[in-house]
Amino acid sequence: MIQFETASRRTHTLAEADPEVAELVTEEDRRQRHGLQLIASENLVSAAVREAVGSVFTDKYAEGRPGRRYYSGCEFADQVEELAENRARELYATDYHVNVQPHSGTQANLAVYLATLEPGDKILAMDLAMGGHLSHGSPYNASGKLYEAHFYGVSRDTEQIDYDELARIAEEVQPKLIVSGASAYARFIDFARFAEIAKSVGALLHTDMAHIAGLIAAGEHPSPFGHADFVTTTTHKTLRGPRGGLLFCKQEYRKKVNSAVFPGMQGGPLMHQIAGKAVAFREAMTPAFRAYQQTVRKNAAVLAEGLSQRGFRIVGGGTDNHMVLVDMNGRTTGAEAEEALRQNHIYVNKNLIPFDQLPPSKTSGIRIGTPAMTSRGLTPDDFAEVAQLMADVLLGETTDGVARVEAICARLTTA
Ligand code: DSN
Repeated sequence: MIQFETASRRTHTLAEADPEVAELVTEEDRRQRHGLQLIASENLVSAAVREAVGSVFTDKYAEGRPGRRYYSGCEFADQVEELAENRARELYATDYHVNVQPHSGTQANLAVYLATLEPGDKILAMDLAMGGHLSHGSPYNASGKLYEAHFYGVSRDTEQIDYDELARIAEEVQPKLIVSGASAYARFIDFARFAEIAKSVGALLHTDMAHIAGLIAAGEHPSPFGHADFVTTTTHKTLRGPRGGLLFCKQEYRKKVNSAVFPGMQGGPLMHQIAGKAVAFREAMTPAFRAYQQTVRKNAAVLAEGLSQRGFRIVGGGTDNHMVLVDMNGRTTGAEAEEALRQNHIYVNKNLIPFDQLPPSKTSGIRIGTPAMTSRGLTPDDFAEVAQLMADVLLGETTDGVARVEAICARLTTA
């Protein structure tokens, strides 16, 4: 066993210090490089983000806010957190207050609820089974245990949000807070309409933009800023930062939100993650990031078109963002499709589709996303090939799926 070594006095590699963990890191790296990562909520961070996340900030306690900490020695933590905050506001061209401390999107959502609701208050959010998220009132999550959750969904005909029906439910329920945002919804979300509906019933509006945060930053999806009272997101999906959360609010909620995050919801902020967020926000303000987000959307559109041509039904009639929801049409369950693709080194997740008759462990659909493979350099032409490859696997029409995946990965510059 190698004695404890600090980074600055390091003479041994991870492989020497801890061969078991080193081996798992190597295996995961190999899995990622030699597969098609098409999970809609995943992406790849830059080397700069990873370096910041692996920095000495991991060692620092900084409970409190910049300039008002409960620990000494926070002068550089203060600066990095302020940098992250300023960049986050600049990225979304907003004068909202921002808190970069939430450890995750769920923590950010729970902080909004804690800041605005009393236990038992009513919230209205998208049904998990229709594309919502666990932290939007699911009975398995604190949001559904602490608050009275009501749900809206999508229309049976279009599989898109029915705003008239949403308005009707809001009128009937009289929620204190309406949540807009989804984790399995491929069409644009009309935040202006959400705001109108919230206003008409005197509810606050919260947007969870986790999946589409990068698209919004790049102007590739309508923005919730100016419409929602609270905007939360994760930082690691289309936004392409380190794993974590982010919370914006109108200035009038600043104090309540800050104390809901700390001490309400969390202890010390993860300063290494915050350093990584600051780097990612800077990257997201570049023309290259905007071009990347345009390609993410084009790639999703090409993928949907290719799968549709092979007979797969695209839920919602298409895609406006980075994801494609596919109905397996009873050929297989979503779980079986996920496994067939995984055996060919193609990674997606099984997903409920609207009005699904199967349980979440099986599902009738799969969710596919383009952010990670677009980060690795796949173009629309490549995605046309990926669509055919996936269809071949799903229809049992290929025996060399692994080799075809390998050939795609081999030509990527970042492979
Ligand atoms: N469940 C994650 C997703 O994949 O969308 C978000 O928490």
